[in-house]
Amino acid sequence: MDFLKELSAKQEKINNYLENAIKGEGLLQKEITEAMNYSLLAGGKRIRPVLMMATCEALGLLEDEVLPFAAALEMIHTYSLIHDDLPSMDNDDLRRGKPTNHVVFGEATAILAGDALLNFAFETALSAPFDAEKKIKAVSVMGKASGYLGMIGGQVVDLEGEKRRLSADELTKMHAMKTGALIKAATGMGCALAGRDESLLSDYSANLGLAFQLKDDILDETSTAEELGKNIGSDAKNEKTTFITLYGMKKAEELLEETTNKAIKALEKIEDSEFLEEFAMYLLKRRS
Ligand code: GRG
Repeated sequence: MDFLKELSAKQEKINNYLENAIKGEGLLQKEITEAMNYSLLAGGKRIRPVLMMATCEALGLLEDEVLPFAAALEMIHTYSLIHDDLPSMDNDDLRRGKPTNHVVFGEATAILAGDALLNFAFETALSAPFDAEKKIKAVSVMGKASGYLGMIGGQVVDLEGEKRRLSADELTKMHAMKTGALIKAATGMGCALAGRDESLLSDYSANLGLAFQLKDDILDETSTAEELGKNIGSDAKNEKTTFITLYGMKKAEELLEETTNKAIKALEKIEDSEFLEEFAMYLLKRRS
């Protein structure tokens, strides 16, 4: 298997779907669709939808039929980025290599664009050609992961972390919610749609999510704004605890490797795991 070819084929499929998902022509409220599409189509690695599509494929489903669910995950991820960049949160002006949503459209429209992407994600997911029982299971995994027990819960702890230093345990739990929950949801939703136990690949994706965050913290210290398409050093600016402030670079790199290996080991539970294994290695080595 040519991993990079497979990866870009998946990215292209999801990009084509997203390009046609939100239409504003003729609408009085066209501006909101422009703000939604501005961030949704600004690039991005499409990690969560690719992971979901690969999970489904490994479990015998066709990629095309799960595209609405994959797109829904990317819409929720994009909404979280728009809101995370707001002046009341991280107050960032660069995302995906472009000025942030509120810089271009103003704060009120950026808040509404995020809200609208979140709502539309559920509408989009439910348009997928699966029976109601499977869709309910997958949508409920997605709702829980993005809500107060998942991504939003993590964001709350992250904001609290601007006022006090988090312990290693608190930092790990915060990231398991803030970033990890949506990554874990990608495999959980895939399993639910394939009629399998939604936790079948949880060990894989939970470790992948932690590895993703470790790498994010490492890149924040070792990469550039040009390479990442977002400002670096924003955690330091907001005096947040990171894996680097807690462990130092060397230990963080060791933990990244260990966590990636644990993710790969957890793939023993399924037969067709080649892409998912290479995907973990790709995230380990990524430069952006
Ligand atoms: C505001 C509701 C709300 C939630 C915010 C996930 C989150 C919580 C904010 C995202 C901000 C952030 C910088 C999180 C740290 C790691 C992360 C999710 C980075 C961005 O994800 P990538 O690298 O980005 O997948 P692309 O642009 O490639 O999609």
